[in-house]
Amino acid sequence: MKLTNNKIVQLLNIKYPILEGGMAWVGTAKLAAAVSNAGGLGTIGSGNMDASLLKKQIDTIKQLTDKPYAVNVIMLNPHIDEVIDLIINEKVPVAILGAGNSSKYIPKLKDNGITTLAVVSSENLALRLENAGADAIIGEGMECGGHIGDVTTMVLVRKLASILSVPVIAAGGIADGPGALAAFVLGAEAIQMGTRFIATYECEAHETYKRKILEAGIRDTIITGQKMGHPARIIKTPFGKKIAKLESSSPEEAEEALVGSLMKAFVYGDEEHGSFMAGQSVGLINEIKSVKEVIDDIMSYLEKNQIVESETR
Ligand code: TUI
Repeated sequence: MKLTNNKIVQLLNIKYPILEGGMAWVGTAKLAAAVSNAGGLGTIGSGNMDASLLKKQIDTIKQLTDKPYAVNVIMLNPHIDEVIDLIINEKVPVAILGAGNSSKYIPKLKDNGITTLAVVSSENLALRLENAGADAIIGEGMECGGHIGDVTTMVLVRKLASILSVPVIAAGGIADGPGALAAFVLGAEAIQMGTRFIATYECEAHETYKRKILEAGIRDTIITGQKMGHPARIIKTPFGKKIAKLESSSPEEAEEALVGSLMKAFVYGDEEHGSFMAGQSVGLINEIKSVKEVIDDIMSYLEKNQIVESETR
């Protein structure tokens, strides 16, 4: 396998098959530019941004890198139509659509020359979005942070690789070389990481967010929002436990407490009211690194294990 010249590297025009997962608040232009400059695909997480807020992020990334980058769009965003139009007008190289059925938006983006990837947590939706024209499918296992489905990365990625014609990108539980190697063996042509990129110098999250990732073990995350129909994995904190309890007694109160909670974690490191979204890979992450170190360490591991031919690096 030549990972530095596979279908995803060619499709996205990047050096290494490593993508930054879309992260609302956390996925700023600065972090995304660092990932793109290190040879991966950096991703601005547009979350609930409107077009004017996203425009500022796009202007910033254009100043920080001349490499390809992506904008992640969630189907839950109330401003989604203006965000899609902005992506087209700004000629963003790659759009990544997630958190719902994105089939409506794929043809429009593709017709306007935007490479379009779709995130799924199930095989049925993957087939529908491949049919709708997605250039590649990102399979997010339930190990991921944030909004998740209920199938593991091990099973989801293997299944997607065996049924899809477009390339598959693996996400969920990957934070280092061995995890990446496993994903490629399952049939993925690239990996996507979110949590690993939060624990970097370039990430602009509050220090408490990063510290919590370093401290957490593999069982220190919890799924909130399950009863309300939008399960999200976060680090186990007093807040997380409170939401889990409230969900059974008063789902409305739980819903209310969740509003703005990601911002409170990212900006203030507020452990009482903040949702520290992160994947199970927190238990594999023990140090802050630079984005370049994260990517180079994974690529050297893959090279040592002969999944990348050394003369191509
Ligand atoms: O979207 C994500 N991760 C996210 S979005 C987010 S913001 C948020 N905050 C609180 C609650 C909910 C969301 C935080 N993290 N990943 C992509 C992803 N997409 N994961 C799962 C899915 C997904 C789920 C269901 C994709 C499609 C889908 O289809 C439903 C349908 O209509 O068929």
